[in-house]
Amino acid sequence: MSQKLNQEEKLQNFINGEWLEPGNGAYADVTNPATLETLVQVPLSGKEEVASAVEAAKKAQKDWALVPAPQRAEVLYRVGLIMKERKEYLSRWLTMENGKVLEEARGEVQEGIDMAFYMAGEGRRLFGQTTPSELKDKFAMSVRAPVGVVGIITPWNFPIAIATWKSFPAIVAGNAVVWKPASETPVMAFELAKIFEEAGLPKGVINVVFGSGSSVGEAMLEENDIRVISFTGSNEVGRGIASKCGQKLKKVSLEMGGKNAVIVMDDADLSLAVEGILWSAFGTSGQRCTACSRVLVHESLKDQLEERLMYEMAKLTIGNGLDESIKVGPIINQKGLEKIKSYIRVGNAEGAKLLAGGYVLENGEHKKGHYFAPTLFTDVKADMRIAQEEIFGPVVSLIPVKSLEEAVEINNGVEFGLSSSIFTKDINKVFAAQRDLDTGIVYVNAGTTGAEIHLPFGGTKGTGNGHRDSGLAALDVFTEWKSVYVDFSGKLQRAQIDVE
Ligand code: UN1
Repeated sequence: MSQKLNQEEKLQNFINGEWLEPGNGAYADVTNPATLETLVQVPLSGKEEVASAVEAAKKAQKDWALVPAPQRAEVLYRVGLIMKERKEYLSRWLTMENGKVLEEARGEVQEGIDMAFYMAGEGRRLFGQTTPSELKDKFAMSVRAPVGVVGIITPWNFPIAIATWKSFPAIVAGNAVVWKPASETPVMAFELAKIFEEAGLPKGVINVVFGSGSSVGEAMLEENDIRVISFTGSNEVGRGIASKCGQKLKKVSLEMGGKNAVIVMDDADLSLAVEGILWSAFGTSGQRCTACSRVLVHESLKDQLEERLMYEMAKLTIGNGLDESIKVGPIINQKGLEKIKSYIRVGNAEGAKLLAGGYVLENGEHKKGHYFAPTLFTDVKADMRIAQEEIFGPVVSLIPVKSLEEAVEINNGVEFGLSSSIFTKDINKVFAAQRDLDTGIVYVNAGTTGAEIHLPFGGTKGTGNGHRDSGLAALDVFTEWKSVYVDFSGKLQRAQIDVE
């Protein structure tokens, strides 16, 4: 399959059903992190494009909200079918623009397909509640109403899946969307917009504006007609968004970092734990919010686990993810690489012991891209910076523990609370751990990644602000509860007063 197949050199914004160049004519290169080749050009739009997108969305939303939800859902169903048909094409482009290996790219596109069919089903539910009234001949119910125009801001690490987690529930609930995708990975957004168009979504219901956070993102926060912002990305940017939205009383849903731990108890199936750690720590080169970056191992298994991990890590193939034999792809860009390098220096300076990796791969084929060797630190103390801060790369810190209680305490002793996992055969430990681990997602006998789209996705503490993506919980972000009272008594009944 050719790299440029059906692909324009210059991507365009999608506003009010039209493909438009940015008004200022400015573009930036999009680079394949595996080869550093330029793939396409992405528009650098600004305030004007955001304003036109909001205007189009506002207008389109009025009619869209009146389309019966089961019909709105049919569009999503068609989106799912087209995505399915195009799965391989989308996956290859995803690998090229993001770097994740093809197998994982296929998995990510599958998440989007699953979300389409799942949310299409919601078109025939969108359940509200009926509730008895305190008065005679009066009916009470609460229904989900769309919020209107919603703004979504999506990251480069899951450029298509996270876009579907946010846009599909928004659309099925009767909203219109203004979407700013990450500039590193615009092809997935461009392709998804084309799919919406082909599936027959009325113009203006989804609008894609490419550009930077400081121009397009900031402009979205300023728009009073955008009633909800749903953001996935870094903690720093998320906090900035939260305070701006707070000032404007704009609803905001944030999904940010993680410092996810795998706990290995003394009765664990060690081979399974090794597999789980490798997959969740080095898959996507550790560039997942759910990536495992700490291993809390019972001291009795520490030496064995270190040995097994080092042995398996040496076998990991690193390179261009389009090659099916490759297990670990590149890091997204130079900035990401620099951040990882800086944490290696921090870990060494803090006195952690570097057992494997810790360097940039710069020889042969590797010098063509941004590659970092899978890295293992051991004898890490829970309060070291490498065990506290999100690195967003293939770096794992091993911390020995004496008991489940200690593991839970260390797991919970970080700023974030996204995902955690425990390997044990003891049913009592399973139930205690799922109760006590302070994270939004808990896995038993599996690594920390691999959330399924029909369950809520998100975390506690610094990971977010209490909202969830995915699952039915996503509908809470994109709808307002409306309480409706219908009095059929024929007289004015006064609540709280006319109660006998
Ligand atoms: C993310 O890293 O932001 O659970 C999303 C997982 C994937 C989604 C990750 N299904 O690892």
